[in-house]
Amino acid sequence: MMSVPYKKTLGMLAALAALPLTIASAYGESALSAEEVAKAKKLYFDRCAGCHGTLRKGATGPNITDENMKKKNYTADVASAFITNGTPGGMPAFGGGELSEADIKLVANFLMEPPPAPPEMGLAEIKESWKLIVPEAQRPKKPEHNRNWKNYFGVVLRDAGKVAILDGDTKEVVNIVNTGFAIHILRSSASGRYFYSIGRDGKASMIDLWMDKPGVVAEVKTCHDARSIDSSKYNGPKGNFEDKLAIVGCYWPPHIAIMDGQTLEPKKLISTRSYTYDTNEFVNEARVAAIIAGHKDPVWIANIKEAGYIWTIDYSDLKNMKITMAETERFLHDGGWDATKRYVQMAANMRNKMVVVDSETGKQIAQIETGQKPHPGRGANWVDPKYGPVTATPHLGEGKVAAWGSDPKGHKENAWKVVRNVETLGGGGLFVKTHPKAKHVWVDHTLNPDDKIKRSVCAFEKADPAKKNCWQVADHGRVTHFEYNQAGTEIWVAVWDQVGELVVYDDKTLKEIKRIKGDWLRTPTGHFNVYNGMTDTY
Ligand code: DHE
Repeated sequence: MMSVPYKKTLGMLAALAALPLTIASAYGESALSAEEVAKAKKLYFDRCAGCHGTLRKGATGPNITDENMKKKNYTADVASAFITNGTPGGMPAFGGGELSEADIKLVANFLMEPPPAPPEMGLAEIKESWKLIVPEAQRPKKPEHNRNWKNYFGVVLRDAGKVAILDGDTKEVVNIVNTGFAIHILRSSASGRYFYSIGRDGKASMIDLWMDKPGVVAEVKTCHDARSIDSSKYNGPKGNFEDKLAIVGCYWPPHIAIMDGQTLEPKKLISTRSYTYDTNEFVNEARVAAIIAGHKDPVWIANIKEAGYIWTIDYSDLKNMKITMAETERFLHDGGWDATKRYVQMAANMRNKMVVVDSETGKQIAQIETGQKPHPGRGANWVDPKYGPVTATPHLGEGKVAAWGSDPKGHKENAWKVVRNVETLGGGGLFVKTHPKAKHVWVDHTLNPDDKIKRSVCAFEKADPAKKNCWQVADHGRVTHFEYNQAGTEIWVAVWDQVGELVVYDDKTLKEIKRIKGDWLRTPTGHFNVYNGMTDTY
């Protein structure tokens, strides 16, 4: 895919600003045929809705409702230019082969018209989609193989709608299974036995790793558009909930779906349509972004993106659920635990902040301004030689990893303050990763418009962050996402391309150990280690 360097993009934006704008067409009756609308709707859903919202009111991307476009005097030509070239703020360039010129024009014209109302989805419809493929009684009672399954990696093959299960010890492919459309992420169950996956189409699948050939044992379509999934991980005085429940966070309809953790039988929906935390304006599209399972309490923490609330959902009594709704900041996206798994740290990326909630109380305890559009993934935790335990995030809008103190008991003076910034090669950073046993912290530049930079990673030493190496991993695609093996000695990174690669490095020496290739490796993006997932080690 061709991309546009930052300077060129900035130049393009300046040229756009200088254009004498007239409103071209299509604010009145639809200028598009029914077929064109259907195609544009699909293109918009696949490529744009994630950042701009199904109703286009904006989140990670700006508000692009027809009304707002009209207010800004943006014509279809202006919209086409943005779609073609991307923006320095992190919007990817869809020109140069990613989308055809005709498709770009079509989407641009579609944006000049009011958004069509997307369909609702209730429990009855969700239940109809539920398939119990292998009931519990017919599943293996112990692993059917001698592999070290806690060191398996689940690799998302995004455009293929499949998950590849690889043996982290031997790097062999154990099996490739069908999941949901444009599958987004995988999460491990508390025991590690199951991978739960979620597709962009809201389809949740459950993969049993004890089977000789791991396969899907249950699936259910929980909504039309989703990004997050997790399971219940608590085992303690309040009960043993390990592998008992699963949860999906939906973008559309905006709701939380709770399922049985062994069968994915849908049990309950909770609407997240609500009011913004600050101005109390109604938000129809209050989407569920990251969800993370508590280890110390029977809770899930869920980001209600557009409303700016972080919910701490107590799942110990589904009939009488308690939800603590912490006012935090808009627009919430991703994040993870501190090293002790008490404090959850989530990005309000359009406000350039990380917000911190204490899971013991469900209350927000801090906001940290880290830089332009933090995007941590789950983030990275390590012990800084000077500042003690820290957590870190890269940024979409600038080339740096910011690390803040995350140990309010032992290092109160540094708690929730940025104590270190480590420069990277540029913006477009999506993920940072480390492991308690690792020497380095790794960061990508996936959405950088420059071909070399988007294919490069940096690794710096925990003990001396000034010792940093950056290099190009591949000469094609985009390089994204990291995951360690169980021992924390090897790290895997994906080359996201039509035929992609997985590159495995030795964390200590930074030497390449293996390049996993093959026609089956179609568009690899996220990759998840069982042990690190079940224990939330990062
Ligand atoms: Fe993701 C995590 C949403 C684009 C790969 N992504 C998440 C999470 C959310 C999210 C809410 C947190 C889930 C959780 O922890 O429960 N992602 C979105 C979007 O809305 C967005 C911006 C646009 C879209 O339309 O989807 C988007 N994401 C991407 C990509 O372009 C990536 C690189 C490839 C892809 O699949 O499309 C991508 N997202 C990932 C990965 C994670 C993720 C690998 C998990 C990171 C982890 O280590 O936990």
